[in-house]
Order: sequence, then C-alpha cells, then structure tokens
Amino acid sequence: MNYNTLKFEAKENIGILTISRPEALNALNSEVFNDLNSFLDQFETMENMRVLIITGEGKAFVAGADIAEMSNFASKEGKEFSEKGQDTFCRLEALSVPVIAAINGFALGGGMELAMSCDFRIASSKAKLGQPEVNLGLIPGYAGTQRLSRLAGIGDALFILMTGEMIKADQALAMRLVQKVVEPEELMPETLKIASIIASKGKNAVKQVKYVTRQGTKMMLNAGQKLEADVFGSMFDTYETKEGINAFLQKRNPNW
Ligand code: CO8
Repeated sequence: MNYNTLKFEAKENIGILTISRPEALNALNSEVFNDLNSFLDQFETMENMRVLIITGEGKAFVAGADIAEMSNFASKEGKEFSEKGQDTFCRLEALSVPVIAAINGFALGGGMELAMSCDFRIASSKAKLGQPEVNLGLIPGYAGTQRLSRLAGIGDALFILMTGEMIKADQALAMRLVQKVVEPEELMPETLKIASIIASKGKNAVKQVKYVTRQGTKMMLNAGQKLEADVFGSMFDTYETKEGINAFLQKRNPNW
C-alpha cells in the first residue's frame, strides 16, 4: 500500500492505519479522503484482518478538515466536501471488522468526527478533543452534530458544539466519548492489547455483534430485537458457534 497521506502496517491480523500529514496536524484534505477511500477498497479485500486501529502521526490525531482547502468554497463545494467526508466515514463505520481510534493528540472538528465513526476510542492522557467549528463560523460537516449527541447525550454534545471548547481526555472519558485513557507511551500497546483480545474471539461473532448493534441504533426496539433473534438463530448453523459451545463444555480452548 502506497499513499502520500496514510501509512499502513499489519501486526499479524491487526491493521494499524496512521493518518500522516504531520506538517498540517493531519488535517483532512481531498487527498486524504481519496487515499482513505482507496485504502478502504484494499482493506476490505484483506480477509485475514480482524481489527483496524486508526491513529495520527506526530502530536495530532487529526486537527480537523483542512481549513486552507475550505477557504475558497461556495455552498456547492461545501456541501460536496461534507457529503464526501460523510460517505467515507460511513464506509469506515460499516467495515465488517471492529475499528478502534487510538487518539494520540488533537482530535478536533473532522478529527473528532473521524474518531466518532470508529467503534470505540482509546485516548492518550495528552489528547484533546473538540468541535471548534463555531470558532470558524461553521458547524461540523462530517456528521459531528449527529454522532456526538448519540454518543454523549444531547447536553454534553451541545456544550461541546456551542462552546467550541477543547476538552481533555479525562473529561471525554467522563462524557463517555472515549472508553479508556492511558499514558501516552501506553496508547499503542494498550490499544493493540485490546485489539488482540477481540481478534481472539469468534470472527463471525464479533462481526455480527457489530452489525446487529449498529443496525439497532437505526431501528425501533422491536425491530432491533427481531434482527438480533434472526442473527442469533442463524449462528447455530455455523462451525464457529458449534465449536465455541463444544469447547466450553469440553473445558478446552476453541479451535477456530
Ligand atoms: N487545517 C489546515 N491546517 C491546519 C489545521 C487544519 N484544521 N490545523 C492545524 N493546521 C496547520 C497550521 O496552520 C500550521 O501550519 P503552518 O505551520 O504552515 O503555519 C500547522 O498545522 C501546525 O499548527 P499550529 O502551529 O497551529 O499548532 P499549535 O500546536 O500551535 O496549535 C491547534 C494546534 C490548537 C490544533 C491549532 O492548529 C488549531 O486550532 N487548528 C485548527 C483546529 C480546527 O479548527 N479544526 C476544525 C476545522 S473545521 C472542521 O473540521 C469541519 C469539519 C467538517 C467539514 C465539512 C466540509 C465542508
């Protein structure tokens, strides 16, 4: 894989994607989105991959959409840029494997929106998160207004969106925007440890947990329960489930 703005490394069955434009604090411009889409095309074909970790190079995770690129936009370009980013983040969110954001530093604007499209987030104690678009006379354009209130609740979401304040990792943890905060040097080891735990579980089980949970957020409870029962039932026809249950009963590790 060869991209100007991304680096990819595979550690066995765990992929690590690093957004790499450190001179602009990894700000998301058209090139990054083109690279991200090409990367997703490739990653989707890599069947051995069990988890994807996303992080940023240098002192930022991602400091937002590229403000310089937006400076000459009229409404048409603004809307197109917003929709392109939303589509890319939806693709990421819909990847069949879990995606973990390892937030190493600034996750602002489009960077926080990228982190929120991941399945969950581990943050360095030095990370700072925020939606500073109001400082630019803007609103978020990559679904920040939508995902933030779903993750943190409407009060904390509007506090972050209206003040544009950067919040520290511990505050983000209290708002349940990140699931764990660790010392900076522990960020990648801890994230890899969590990824390895997930990678050791039933592959189809993890995939279906993600699918059913994410679909459920778009459904009424009764429809979500029906989907859960359908998928739950279908798993009893798979080798993975039979092996998982047999291994438990025979007091051994599953062989999958
Ligand atoms: N876009 C472009 N360049 C950036 C960005 C950015 N978002 N953030 C930082 N940079 C550049 C700086 O301009 C600087 O470049 P140079 O060295 O050439 O002057 C370089 O990165 C280093 O940045 P700083 O010198 O500012 O570093 P500091 O450590 O002093 O400050 C901050 C770090 C606080 C993160 C500061 O850089 C900052 O405030 N950045 C902007 C953060 C921001 O406002 N982000 C939100 C952008 S808007 C957005 O994301 C909307 C998303 C939806 C868009 C929808 C499409 C229309």
